[in-house]
Amino acid sequence: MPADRAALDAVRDGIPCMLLRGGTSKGAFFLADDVPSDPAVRDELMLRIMGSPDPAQIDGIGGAHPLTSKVAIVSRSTEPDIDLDYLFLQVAVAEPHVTDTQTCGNLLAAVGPFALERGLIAAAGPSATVRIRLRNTGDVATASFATTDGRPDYDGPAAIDGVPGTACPIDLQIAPSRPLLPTGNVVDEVAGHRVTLVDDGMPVVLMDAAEFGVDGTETPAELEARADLRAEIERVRLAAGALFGLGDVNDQSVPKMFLLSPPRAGGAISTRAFIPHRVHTSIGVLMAASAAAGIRIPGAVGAEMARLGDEAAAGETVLEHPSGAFTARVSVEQSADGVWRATSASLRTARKLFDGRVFARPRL
Ligand code: NQM
Repeated sequence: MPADRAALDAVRDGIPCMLLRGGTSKGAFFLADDVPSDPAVRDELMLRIMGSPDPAQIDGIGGAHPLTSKVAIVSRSTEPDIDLDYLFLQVAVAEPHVTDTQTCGNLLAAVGPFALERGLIAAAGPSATVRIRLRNTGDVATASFATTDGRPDYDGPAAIDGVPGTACPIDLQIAPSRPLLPTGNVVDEVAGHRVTLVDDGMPVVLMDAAEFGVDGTETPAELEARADLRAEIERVRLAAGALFGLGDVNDQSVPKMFLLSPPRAGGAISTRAFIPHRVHTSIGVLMAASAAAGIRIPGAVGAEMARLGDEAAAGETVLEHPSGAFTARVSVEQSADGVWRATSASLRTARKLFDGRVFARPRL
């Protein structure tokens, strides 16, 4: 569709959009055919749909937090053995920025159900398993979820911390092919701090909370109130971004920054994650996979303070976070050439919240 035509239609007639919760995030889901194909036109439209830039996103459907200002664009894949393509867009809340440099494992949980709702895939039995290409990173994920009469099930017994009640479980698996340690080092000195750079689906920086004068039990609001801490972490992030090969990450939402401390509630480790400027109210799926994989590498930041108990044998790593805990099932392996690689699996839930047409603001 011509770009100007699509933009006009989006104001007057709206465009088809489904709002879904995926894990502990919430996002606007679109079919790729319903949004402009030109990335610049598409991104400008997404800002107008979400109501950015505005801290309240009052004139759009964004939820005034990065975790609720997310977009997923889904289409059928043309690749053999892949069912769906999933492009994730992080729409900044208070700035006029949209970035596709990260993916989102929480919204990933809702991609299969959305595709089934829209007829991109079919489900014949009691469950569906779909292979999804994560367009942002190139990784492939496998998602399995229950279905009834060819429709996704939403009601079920699975509880995840950060979401009230229970819902139908969705199993996610992902195995990035790139090395787990992008610099090849278990520890790097970055902006005067000892850190570990890890990527098991999401580039993250592991930092010792004590080194930053943080206890590790603070609430997100307490951490966000500390301008000195935020500035110090941002210094590390900008330098680490270059080491990840991400270039200038000033306007990017990666890498994610983890403050790690010893566990307090029976888990393996306690986490507080800057994503990268707000503090996550729980934890991202692939962020958790990366942190869990990192602390399993001897010598990595966090490895010494981690208590990997009996569940570690089964590959389970319980990451404590501000609203509970997240169990990441990860396995890490070092090949003969010394390169570490990892696979991960996690349990999420998702729910359809609204289906209809969304109407964009006429202009930014
Ligand atoms: O790491 C937060 C989330 C995420 C990312 C963020 C995520 C992941 O909780 O896989 O899901 O994007 O900062 O949705």
